[in-house]
Amino acid sequence: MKTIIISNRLPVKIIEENNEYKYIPSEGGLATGLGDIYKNGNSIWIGWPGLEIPEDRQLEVANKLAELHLYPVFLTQEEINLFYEGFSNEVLWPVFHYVVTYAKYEQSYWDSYKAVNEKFANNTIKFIEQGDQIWVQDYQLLLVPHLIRAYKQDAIIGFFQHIPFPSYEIFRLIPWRNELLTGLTGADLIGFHTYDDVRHFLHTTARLLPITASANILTCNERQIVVEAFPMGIDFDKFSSLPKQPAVFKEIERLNNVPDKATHVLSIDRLDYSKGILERLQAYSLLLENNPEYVGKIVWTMVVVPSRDTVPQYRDLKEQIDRTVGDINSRHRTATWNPINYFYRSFPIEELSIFYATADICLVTPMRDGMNLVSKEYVASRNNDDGVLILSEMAGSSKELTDALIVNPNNLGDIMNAIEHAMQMPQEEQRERMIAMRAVVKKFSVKRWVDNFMLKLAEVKQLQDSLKTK
Ligand code: GDG
Repeated sequence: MKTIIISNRLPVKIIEENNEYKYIPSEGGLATGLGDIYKNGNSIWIGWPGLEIPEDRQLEVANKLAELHLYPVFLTQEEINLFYEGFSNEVLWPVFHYVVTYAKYEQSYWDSYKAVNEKFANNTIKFIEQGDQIWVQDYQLLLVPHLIRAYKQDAIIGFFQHIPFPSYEIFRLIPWRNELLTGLTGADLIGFHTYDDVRHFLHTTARLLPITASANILTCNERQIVVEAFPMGIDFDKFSSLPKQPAVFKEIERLNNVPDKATHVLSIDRLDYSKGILERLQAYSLLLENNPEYVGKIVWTMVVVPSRDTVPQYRDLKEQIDRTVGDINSRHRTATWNPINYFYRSFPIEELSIFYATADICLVTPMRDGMNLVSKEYVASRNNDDGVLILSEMAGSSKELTDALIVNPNNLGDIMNAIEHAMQMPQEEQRERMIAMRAVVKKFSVKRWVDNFMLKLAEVKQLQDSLKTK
């Protein structure tokens, strides 16, 4: 028996240098969590390798990836434009994050989404053997469970969605809503990060499809589908041990021992309108305007990681962020101090660790976030049990990290007060809160998330088999 993982992107980055491909394994949370599974036995991972590979080089790439247990689904540039940037990122992403005005309901996007989901399913079917467990990841592949089920009635299929599932009133705006839900009903187990997502999905499905929902079970053509919350964790040990690496430790010590150290605020986000970056900037601007005594006393390291910058809304957002940061810095800076150190790029994980370990305050204020791993990584990096996490109530992680200062990301006053509260928080209170949060993040690691999901999937299949034999 093996496990087949299917996701839009393979956990590897391919870089072309002098007409040669280089393969760099991904360090992302999903790859780490699933590493034990897909690298062992004959388990495999199927997905898009992240760039367009010309036909005459596809065999070479496929052979190289197979050594890593990875099996590519090759996409053309047109499919990348329509399926990925189009339907996934200009329809599903905005609607699922409640920004319905950004959705572009283009028929060509939908046609390509269907075709590419079929391509993923067809690429998978040939690998499925009796008893295999199939785990489909995320919103780019909503149709895949049903497509696989159509070929293999007794396949064991799990699905996990990493982004929120919106309420019925929002979801029903999508022209192809029923087809999307039908796609998911091919799964045996459907997982979301939070109980609210589960509730929204059950309610939406029962309203739109001829399906009955009772507690967390959907009954569809006499097949039972279990829907449950599986809050994703991180590799706690990795984030907790990084600051102890000699070179990282040395740099942390240097930065922490600067005389008259200002309060360090940190934020790390992919460039995305769901992350609340502009609102956070407005709150910070108000804080500086209302408190001239903070000049030189607070510094915000703001990391924005480039993402989807070919999509118009992301390009606009980037320009607005650039302008707002420029405005705040030019209005408040002094000859020796800048209120915001803004980076638009990504960093090696060791440098992220230095940011996490030296930040007195971590500011995580998304408008909506399925989970938000940055909030958990900050907590895991705080080996001295100090530091304050300010966390949006719209992030899935706020359900677990209840000892953070929880804010409404639309309420600028709330964010401002939370920053002031954090700046004045006594060490003892920081410790109490951080110890409680670290215990949660350590216990519910990404490894445990994978184990829980796979265990439940096996349990659901057993339940279904026992119902069949009755
Ligand atoms: C989606 C959902 C859900 C960031 N900058 C760098 C870097 N990162 C890493 C972080 C973190 C990850 O990227 C970001 O994860 P998030 O969870 O914060 O956000 P999304 O990318 O939007 O993820 C989200 C997640 O899926 C998992 O289900 O939590 O809600 O939106 O791990 O560390 N990594 C490196 N350099 C950087 O500069 N190496």
